Amino acid sequence: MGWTHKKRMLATIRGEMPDRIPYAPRLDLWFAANKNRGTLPAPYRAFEHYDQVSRDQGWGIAKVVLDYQHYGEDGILDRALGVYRIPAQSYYVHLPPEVERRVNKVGERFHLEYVTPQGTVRAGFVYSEEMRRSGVTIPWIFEHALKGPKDYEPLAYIFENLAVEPAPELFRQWTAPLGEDGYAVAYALTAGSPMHHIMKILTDATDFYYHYRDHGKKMQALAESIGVFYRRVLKVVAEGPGEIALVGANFDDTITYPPFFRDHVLPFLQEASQVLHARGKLMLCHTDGENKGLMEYLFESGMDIADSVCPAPMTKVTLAEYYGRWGKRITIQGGIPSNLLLAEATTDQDFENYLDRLFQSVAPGNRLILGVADTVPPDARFDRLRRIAERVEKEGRLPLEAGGGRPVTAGAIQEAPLPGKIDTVEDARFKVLKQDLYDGLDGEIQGHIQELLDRSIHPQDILNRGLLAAMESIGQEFKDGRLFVPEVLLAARAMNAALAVLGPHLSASGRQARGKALIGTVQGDLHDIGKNMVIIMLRGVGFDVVDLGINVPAGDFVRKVAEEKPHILGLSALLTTTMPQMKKVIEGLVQAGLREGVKVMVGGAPVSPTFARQIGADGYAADAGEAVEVAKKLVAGCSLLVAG
Ligand code: B1M
Repeated sequence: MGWTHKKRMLATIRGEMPDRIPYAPRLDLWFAANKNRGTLPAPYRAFEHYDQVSRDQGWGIAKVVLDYQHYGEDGILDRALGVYRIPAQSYYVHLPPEVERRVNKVGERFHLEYVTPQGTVRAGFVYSEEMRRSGVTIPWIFEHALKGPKDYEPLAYIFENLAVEPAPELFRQWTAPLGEDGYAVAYALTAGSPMHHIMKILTDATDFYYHYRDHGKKMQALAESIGVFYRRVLKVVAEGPGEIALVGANFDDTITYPPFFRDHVLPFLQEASQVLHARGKLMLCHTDGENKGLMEYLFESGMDIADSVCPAPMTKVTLAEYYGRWGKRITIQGGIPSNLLLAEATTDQDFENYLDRLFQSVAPGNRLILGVADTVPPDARFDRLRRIAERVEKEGRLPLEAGGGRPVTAGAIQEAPLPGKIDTVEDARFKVLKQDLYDGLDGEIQGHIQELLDRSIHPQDILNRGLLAAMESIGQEFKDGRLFVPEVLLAARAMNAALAVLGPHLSASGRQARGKALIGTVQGDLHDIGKNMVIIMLRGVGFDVVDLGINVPAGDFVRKVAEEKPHILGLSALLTTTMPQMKKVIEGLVQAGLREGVKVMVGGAPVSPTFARQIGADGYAADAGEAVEVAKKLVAGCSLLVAG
């Protein structure tokens, strides 16, 4: 058989045994960033599209990339609704005629108003030159459409009445140039379910959990309305020309935590896979996040391709575990974490060792389309991309004989934990307060604080032995994986409600915050979910925290430190490309003569204790629970927190 990339990849997806492992690294981010910086390798400077590089190198192409850069404003105007108009979709969405969309562009920011018969919703997004230059392919939502109870009905109206028109020709034109070089995926749905759509697109990720608690019925009704649109799309895509359809992206076991995933995402994924399979189509899910707690549910979802699987060391599940658990039925696309391509993150030796293990742990080797997950980073060593291709050519002949896929360890699948239980040896007077915090009862807790005050319990005791003690055990349980994000966020909100009642009764010293912290996400980085969690947790245990937001230039951090004189400066980064900004901030503090007066704490998924030490940070925390511990020690003057 004359194997082409396409034939090899499709055979892999069908579970057959092609001649060798297909190799198809995603080059979109790398290409866009280097093109804009003028740093593409010399032979590629004149290229207009990253597919040209893959072809030149003889690599396969997995076209799953959502690229909004080339289709004008119409393609992205409804980004804040999670509605796009791009050829990859094979369908075109029309707003209902009764809905008036008002667009106000201020600089690079789009402010939108959707005027519906049920009321008006406002939203906003930005897709700046700077974002485009750094290779970002997705506009960023700065104002979410769902902010309060009055937004539910207009949004439900919009989603129920969105018309979905088949656009097979657009899709065919988009995929035609691909030929035999790979596969193209029809972009069906951005989220794994209507409820996930609300979480991912319509609300701020942290606000979502509050809405979920406070307006559960309205949210469920909105999810049903979004479901009307989702099912229209599925029908059109299932009948359309694409052989593979993308349903859902950016699952993560912290955000879409296991019980939430089980109840609100899994059933829709299963339904979607049935609709697609009935028409002979395959379902692909973009599973680029931390999947440790979701392994089993994703296995049951009916997906055929797990796209952009990013294994350990960047996340907690190894490739062997993925292959052992999923590889019998699901094709794994990805498998090489992007950090492996970065000289500063991975030595040549570690890179080679990873590849050695890779070929040993995925025997017999089918059901794997090797790629870089999520995508090749801008500063990737191009020679390493070529080296992978070389080794695949030599060692990726199928079936592989060496090693053998290890089954996933039992620990890789987290069971839904029992709700938090309070420590029974604690002072009985505060039991109810603690339970209120565990249950996130922000209304009830205020009444209970008042009762304790009426019984002449000292306000300082209520704070220290009641509220703060409970928040600390909540932080610890989160750190240990026994509580999930929403429980912690709701507890923190209840804490703030409690402080509103208790605050005026505390003595001047009691009101004093535990310390002051400034926290922001560094320049070039728009990820804020983790940073916001750290802030909420710190506030919850009594820190005064100033949120500097996202994409904060080094100079702004320095200026704010001079103005606010905090005890701690917190820096968050989720991209390997933005981590160096942390060093820039520390250097800026030194130059401004401010370094001695402030402790610097760093964190974010790619940040490690080694990196923190290298750049001269004072503290590193792996998660929000640890951030509290580290912050307390930093304020107490303990400096050796970046252990070797
Ligand atoms: Co992005 N993304 N993303 N993304 N995204 C990652 C980070 C990525 C690892 C995915 C992957 O490759 N598997 C990858 C980065 C690769 C790398 O550089 N190493 C990536 C990429 C490539 C991108 C884009 C470039 C994609 C593109 O445009 N082509 C783009 C970049 C935009 C930009 O920032 N310029 C992008 C965009 C997005 C979305 C907008 C879609 C969305 C962000 C939404 C938002 O933040 N408002 C998103 C998401 C959701 C993710 C994943 C799936 C999840 C991140 C998350 O929120 N996790 C992520 C995959 C992953 O991380 N494995 C991924 C949950 C959160 C609670 O955890 O943020 O780690 P985390 O925070 C933890 C700890 O790290 C720690 O405590 C927190 C709570 O426990 N912590 C601190 C964090 N900050 C701290 C500070 C501290 C102390 C502790 O002290 C101050």
